Amino acid sequence: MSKPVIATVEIGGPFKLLAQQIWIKAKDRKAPEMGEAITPTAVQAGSADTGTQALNLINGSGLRDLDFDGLTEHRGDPGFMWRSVKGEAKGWLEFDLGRPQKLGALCVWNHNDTWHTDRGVQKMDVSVWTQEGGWQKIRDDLPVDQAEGGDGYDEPTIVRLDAVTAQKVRFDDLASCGDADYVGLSEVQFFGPQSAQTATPVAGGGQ
Ligand SMILES: [Ca+2]
Ligand SMILES: [Ca+2]
Repeated sequence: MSKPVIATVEIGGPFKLLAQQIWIKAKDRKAPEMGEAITPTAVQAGSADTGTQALNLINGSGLRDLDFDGLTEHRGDPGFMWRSVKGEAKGWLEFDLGRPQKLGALCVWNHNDTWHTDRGVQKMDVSVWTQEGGWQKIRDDLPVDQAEGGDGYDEPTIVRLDAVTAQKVRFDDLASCGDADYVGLSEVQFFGPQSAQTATPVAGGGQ
């Protein structure tokens, strides 16, 4: 994924320096191809700060194609995001998909609070659960791209999965992008395998 940073503007705040990155994006970008969307039935978080409940991760809050270019943006207002309570910067999240589902990809929108993208997730472990198999860790220290901050954030981190079956998905051992007090995300989307991944091979057999 190309995200060239060409400039960092630093503005002196009363207590610390706040930095907002500026992104230059290629023209003619297209939305990545995804399988069928899977909507979780529930989400739990280790903690949630006031006004930033974990439900904001699965209800599409703050997601919209604001500039009509076919790519969805997540807005920069933290009221559309999940954030831990202060002092819980090593959080966890658990998503319930309702029933066993094959996963082709996760789409992780990092914490996009305009002046606090450092509250995003820098890395995390990902595990899946099924009744038969119990918990299985499928990614260790998975890196997540820091959000852009602001209303133009349209390049989430896409995690391709090999049609692994999951009824629940857990993110844990979260590490923030630098903020010592909080960790958060904006939205997490789940997708089934793309048709090429599910296509059953043509049965063999001679003529
Ligand atoms: Ca959201
Ligand atoms: Ca857009």
